[in-house]
Amino acid sequence: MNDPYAPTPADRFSFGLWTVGWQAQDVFGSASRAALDPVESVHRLAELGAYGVSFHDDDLIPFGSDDTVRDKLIGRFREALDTSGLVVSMATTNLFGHPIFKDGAFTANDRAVRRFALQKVLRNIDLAAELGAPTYVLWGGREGAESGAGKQMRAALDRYREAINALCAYIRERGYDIRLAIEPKPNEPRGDILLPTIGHALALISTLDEPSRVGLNPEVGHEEMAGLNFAHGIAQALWHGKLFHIDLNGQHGPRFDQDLRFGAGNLRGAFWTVDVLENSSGYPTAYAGPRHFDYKPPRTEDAAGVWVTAAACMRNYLILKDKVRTFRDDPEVSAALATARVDELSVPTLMPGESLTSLRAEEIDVEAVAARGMAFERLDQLAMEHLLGIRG
Ligand SMILES: [Mn+2]
Repeated sequence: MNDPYAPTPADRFSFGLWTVGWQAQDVFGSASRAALDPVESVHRLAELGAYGVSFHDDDLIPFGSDDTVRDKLIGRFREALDTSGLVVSMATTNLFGHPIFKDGAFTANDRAVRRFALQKVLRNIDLAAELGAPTYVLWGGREGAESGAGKQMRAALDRYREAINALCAYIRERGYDIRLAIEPKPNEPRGDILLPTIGHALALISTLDEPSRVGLNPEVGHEEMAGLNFAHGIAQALWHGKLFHIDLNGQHGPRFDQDLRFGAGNLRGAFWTVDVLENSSGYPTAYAGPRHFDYKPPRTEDAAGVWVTAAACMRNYLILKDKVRTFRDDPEVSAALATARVDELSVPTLMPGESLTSLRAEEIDVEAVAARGMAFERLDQLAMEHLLGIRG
């Protein structure tokens, strides 16, 4: 029987090598799973119906490997991509694992650390270009502080901008077809991280030398850790033409970074996230990137359980996509949207050429307008019923 929720490469699902490959070592315990060969991950993901993979330099080439080892590892990874048909949809740098980055990378107080961080990124951008990755993500997990006086914010932001400007210049000079995407996160591993939310990152981007080359890679859990509405966040990123990439996962509200599979945690949030992504054609720039998962299979799972979670991320996305479609196609929903005057918001408040003088002269029946109900609850209940599977 044809499974409507079976993913195919046309769905453009991709996974970080570090997700399925996570050995489940956490703050409180050692690894509960054996290391996974990136070559095996590529083949397994392709069998499950994925389209792409992403990687940190150190996921593929262990930190400190010599050139012979490096070339061999890249060679067999490339061969796995060729035989499986998977593409490299994104690449990034590990600027958080090694102790040298304990106080950050681009914003470390120690200048030697900042210079080493740039070297590390430049080298992996060359590899990203070689493997055809269109997007290069910058997640500054160690860019931050635990204390007040140890990090001068003004200087840290100057150095963050300096580093991103230098990377843009390098990519431009080399003629690489690569865009950068900043991934915000409020905290963890640092007590407080720089560029904690989508909004903070957008503001920094507007000050760059080449702002058009830099956008965002928002992650569901990271925004929800800050208590924010992820669907609203990516909608604003789209509105600015800055949603270059996305990290889908699950989170239960403001607490530690849970990295659950997509659909777990805040399920209603996931529904609206899929609604924004699948209906992004109304924005100045529609979302054109992969549906990328950045999650961690829980420590309780064995090797087989890892692939159950990977398949579930894709399946949950496709189920939600179907629910979003039936919601948007439902005539009762259309009527409820009209009752809630949702389309009226697209009408400018002032007509073209209308003067504020005529607006000020207008008689508005305040009591009558105030008395109108918005009927949002009816609309939301319809969404709930589609999500729960009793309509459509
Ligand atoms: Mn992420």
